[in-house]
Amino acid sequence: MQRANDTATAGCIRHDWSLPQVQALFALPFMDLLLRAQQVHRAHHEPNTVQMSTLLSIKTGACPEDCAYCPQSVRYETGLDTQALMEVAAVRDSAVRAKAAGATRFCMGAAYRSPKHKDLVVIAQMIREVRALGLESCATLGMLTPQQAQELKAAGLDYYNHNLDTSAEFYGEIISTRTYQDRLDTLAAVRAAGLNVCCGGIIGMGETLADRAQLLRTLANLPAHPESVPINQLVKVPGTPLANCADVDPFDFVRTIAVARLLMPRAHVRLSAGREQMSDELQALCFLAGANSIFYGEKLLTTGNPDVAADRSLFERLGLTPEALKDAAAVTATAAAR
Ligand code: SAM
Ligand code: DTB
Ligand code: SF4
Repeated sequence: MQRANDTATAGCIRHDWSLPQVQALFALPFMDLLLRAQQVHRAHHEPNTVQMSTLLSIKTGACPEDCAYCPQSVRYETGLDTQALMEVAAVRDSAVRAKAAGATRFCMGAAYRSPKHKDLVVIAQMIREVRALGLESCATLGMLTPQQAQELKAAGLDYYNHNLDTSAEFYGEIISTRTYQDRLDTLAAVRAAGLNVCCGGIIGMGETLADRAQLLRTLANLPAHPESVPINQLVKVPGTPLANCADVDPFDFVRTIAVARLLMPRAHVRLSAGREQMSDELQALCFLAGANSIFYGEKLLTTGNPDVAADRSLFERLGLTPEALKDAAAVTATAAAR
């Protein structure tokens, strides 16, 4: 294994990480890793500032894919109420509430393998409505063709979320209905369309430390780093094959955030699913390790998230401030909508 000192030039934007180099970062003493991550964080981001995204499931359940972690797969008995694609007006109402609560980005998730044309037309309208409110828009709709990615871009979409989830090596244990290469192809289509890329993974599915290192290495070695990197802790949903996975060592979760911060210095690293199961102290360590984005609001897609009051209190106790919108066009739209 290589020495981390030789390899981790603080804050360099690199796309040529080797596995031993990334593993050397994971192997650093915890305090050294966190110090380094916080230094890189402060070189590239406003300290004590956290971006806030709100999620809405616009089409829920009955998904044909077999992702072993997911309560929305048709293959597992999770007791989930399925819901067809929502009406545009209801999505708009939800976005209005998210904005009033303080979110700056509204993320629409759909349980699709890939979206159908007629649904994409409706979703394009949802995106226009969200943008008109002065919110950034994000969608996660499964696999996209280059043409579909362009259509979403034309509707004004800002971000597309499509996760690699884990390493290429472990991936086959989790999903059989589409390949790792399918995911990389969608990411390439999203990038080619000029959309911001939101791409990360899940920790706690039974993967090894090497798998975590490979996931982050694959993300960092993409031709351009994702603008947003969600690190989810598995939400263990009864009825899914991963319902009884062992708990993640919280320090290992923090390490994953820190290494993501070191490998992708400019990205927003999102402390994503799993916050409801975390203590305030653990979340604080994740922010110290370089996390600077969260999902904000009572619900993720189908599972719970800390409520708004709890997050406001946490931010106040830690001296954290929500990140303001930087995009001038969005700010103008915000003003116009008032
Ligand atoms: N169907 C689309 C897809 O798979 O790309 C979009 C929605 S899907 C629910 C988005 C992401 O949520 C997944 O890639 C996965 O990383 C994350 N996710 C789903 N279930 C999860 C769980 N139980 N715990 C943590 N993350 C989860
Ligand atoms: C991501 O990485 N995490 C979000 C978002 N992208 C779409 C989803 C988390 C889902 C957690 C399980 C649920 O609520 O269904
Ligand atoms: Fe379907 Fe997405 Fe869930 Fe996989 S993660 S089962 S594709 S909704």
